[in-house]
Parts: sequence; C-alpha cells; structure tokens
Amino acid sequence: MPVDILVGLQWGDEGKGKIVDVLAPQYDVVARFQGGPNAGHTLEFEGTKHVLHQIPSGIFHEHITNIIGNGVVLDPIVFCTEVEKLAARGVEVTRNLFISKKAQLILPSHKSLDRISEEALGTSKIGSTQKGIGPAYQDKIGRSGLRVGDTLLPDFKEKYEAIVEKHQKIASFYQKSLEIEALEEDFFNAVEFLRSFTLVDSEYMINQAIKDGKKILAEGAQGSLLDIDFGTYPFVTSSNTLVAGACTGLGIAPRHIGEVYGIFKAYCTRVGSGPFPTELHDEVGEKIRQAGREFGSTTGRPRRCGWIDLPTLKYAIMLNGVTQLNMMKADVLDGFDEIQICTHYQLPDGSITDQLPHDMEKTEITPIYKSMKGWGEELRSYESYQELPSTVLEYVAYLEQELGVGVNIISVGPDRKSTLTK
Ligand code: 2SA
Ligand code: MG
Repeated sequence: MPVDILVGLQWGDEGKGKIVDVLAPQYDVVARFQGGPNAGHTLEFEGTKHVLHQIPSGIFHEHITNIIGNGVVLDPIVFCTEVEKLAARGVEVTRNLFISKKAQLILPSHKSLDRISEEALGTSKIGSTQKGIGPAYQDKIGRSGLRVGDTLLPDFKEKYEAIVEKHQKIASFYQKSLEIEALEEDFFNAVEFLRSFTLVDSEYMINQAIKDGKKILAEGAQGSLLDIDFGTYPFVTSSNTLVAGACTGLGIAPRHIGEVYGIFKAYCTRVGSGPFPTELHDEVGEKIRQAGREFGSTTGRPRRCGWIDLPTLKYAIMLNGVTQLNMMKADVLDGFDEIQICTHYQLPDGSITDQLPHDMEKTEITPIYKSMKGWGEELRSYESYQELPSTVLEYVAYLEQELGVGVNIISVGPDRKSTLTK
C-alpha cells in the first residue's frame, strides 16, 4: 500500500491538523516526519479545540498507530506537557504512540541559542518560534546532536554535558551565557518520562506496515515556502517541509509515495519575517486576521495576512507533486464583495513572471491581481460542496484551471463537520 503525504503549500498554518483529523479514520498509521515544537496543529471537534505540537494528529483515534519519525526534532519538556494535556482530556497517549530512536533531541541550550542568535540578528531576525529548532538541526547536520535513542545509554548525562559545553562556547562568542539552569531539572525529568514510551527504529516499523498493506499518512508541518532548500531562504525553517522530507524523515522509498494532499488557505498568511508579496498592510489585512483568528497557535504572534498567491502555489504544487488540493478557511472571506488573486509578479525590470525569483527578499515584487466576485454570504451553514454559492465554485474552478489540480475539499469552518468533500 503506498504512503500518502499531506503538506502545507504556503507558509504554514494552512489547516493541516484539521485535514489529518478528517482523513485519519481511513488510515492505520499517521506519522510526523520533520519539524518539532514549532508546529501548532489545531483540531476542533465536539466543541473543543486541541493544539498539537509534536504528537501526530492521529492521536485522537484509538485504532491509529502514531509515529514521531527520525526527521523530527523533539523537545522532551514540550512533549511531557503535551502528553499531560491530552491525558487531562482523556486521551491515553502511551497506547498508540511510537517515537523514533533516531529523532533528534532539543535541549534547553538549543532554545537559549535560538534566542541568542535571533537577538544578535536584530532587525534582520528570522522571526523563529524560539523553540530551539535551528540550533537542534545545526547539531544534527554538524553530527554532534543527541538522539532520542541516546537517552537509553548509561553515559547520556556525560554526552549531554559535552554538548552543552560546546553550546556555552557558542554563547560566549555572542558575549552571552546560556540560560538553562531553570530548565535542566525539567529536562531530565522529561527525558525520564520519554524513556517510558515505546522508542523504536521507526523505519522498520513503517516499512513493515507498507508490506502488510496498512494505510499510512505522513503529516507535514510548517509549509512548503518554509522549506530549507526551496523556501524563501533565509526566512525559512531548518527542515525539508516538502514531500521529499517524508522520504528521509521516515525512511520511505520514493516509489512508495501515493496521494499527495496539498493544503492551502483561500487567502495567505505568514508568521515571522521574510518576503510575502501579497501581504496587506491595510484594514483588509486586519479584517482577514480577525475573521480568520490569525494568531500563531504556538507563540500567539499575529500572523501577517494577504491575498492568495498563485506563483507560490504553483511552485509548491510542482515541488511536492500534489495530486489533490484542499482549500481551507473559505468562510474567512465571507464578508468581501471582491476577492483578489495574484496571478503573476512584476519585477523591477518590468518583466512579468509566474516564477519565484531566487532572492525574493531583495527583489521588489509587484503582484498582478485578477479580481473576482466574492460570495458576500456566510458559508458555515453549507453542508454540501456542490451546493456552495456559484461565486465560491467559480473561484475554485479558476484556481483549479490555473493550478492544474482538482480541489477535493473546501473547508468552511473550524469544526470537523465543516469540511465539504467534492
Ligand atoms: P523556526 O522556529 O526556526 O522553525 O522558525 C523559522 C521560520 O519558520 C516559521 N514557522 C512557522 N510558521 C507558521 N506556523 C508555524 N507554527 C506555529 C503555528 C507558529 C506560531 O502553528 O502558528 O505559533 O507562531 C511555524 N513554525 C515555524 C517561523 O515563523 C519562522 O519564520
Ligand atoms: Mg500552525
């Protein structure tokens, strides 16, 4: 059975958690392959909102095996809190969660270094979530990171101390010292807690599941435009958020890839610094932010808002090999008479393109818009895709024609029930 992969096509917060939750009942396994506590996947059902950071969104379904893959950077402290929160809501996590021994650990010193490096960048900061993501992946690539499996070794503490000593030196280069004392006790308690979980060689588990004909869904975090290679570098996260990341982040051979779900919002948001050609700095942007409750689910930061951007969507669809599109938060545009769609970019030399310039941050881009009629009515009460107002269907038909992929799901509200399938 092939592995299906779900990825965000914009700068994150497209609504991936919601779609995994909706699709989950069809799957036997849900696995995270990159990112870590920087992610905030929001799921709403039975009147309750849940935000997951590191635990896969299949956790609410007892029949699903959830895997945190080797490509993830795991913060044991955040993990501990996440498990406790779920337990308080009656979700027993130990039963169906497996963690790769090869996943990297985020240490308190990584979080401290993340803050130090952002401070040092000043106005050119990345706008990271300060969860230690960049420094943890630096240690992974630098071949000095600690992995989940290392927590089982008798000399784990010594290994930890050696790496913290190295981090201390990096901090002193910035004329700072690490602020980790307050976190160390929590960290070692959380590591102890982590050890009580089933730590596995998840690549074997996944490949066995493939052989056994199990249905597997790989759940991407952040978004395609935050990919370390193809995103709006350097304003990106430190992992491969694209489909290719699922191969290395779980140990899946490319020939096993099946459906690729591409999730996007009917408009566009970005949190953190970096280029965003269709960003709206006016009351329209503010209206979208309020209507869409566009605030970071991990950090609470207000998200930057703007119109949908086809050049970036085409790029993300190409790189991911998207087979079906899901359009989220259509209801957020309820109150607009006119909706803008950016179809092309005009570059400083006057040329017009639908490709992304290599250095987007330094290139002054003027978006070229096509205007379409809005629906100007509330979508939340709609229960069928086909019965949606013709203005919505025309908007979607135009996107499908431009993007060359069908939109199979339109979401018209945060609840599971507000997910309309073609
Ligand atoms: P990092 O922390 O090193 O990965 O930050 C690097 C950039 O990646 C962005 N990033 C995100 N963008 C959107 N959503 C994310 N998750 C949270 C959410 C974010 C939050 O679901 O809302 O709560 O603020 C996420 N994670 C990382 C980040 O903003 C930097 O631009
Ligand atoms: Mg999010």
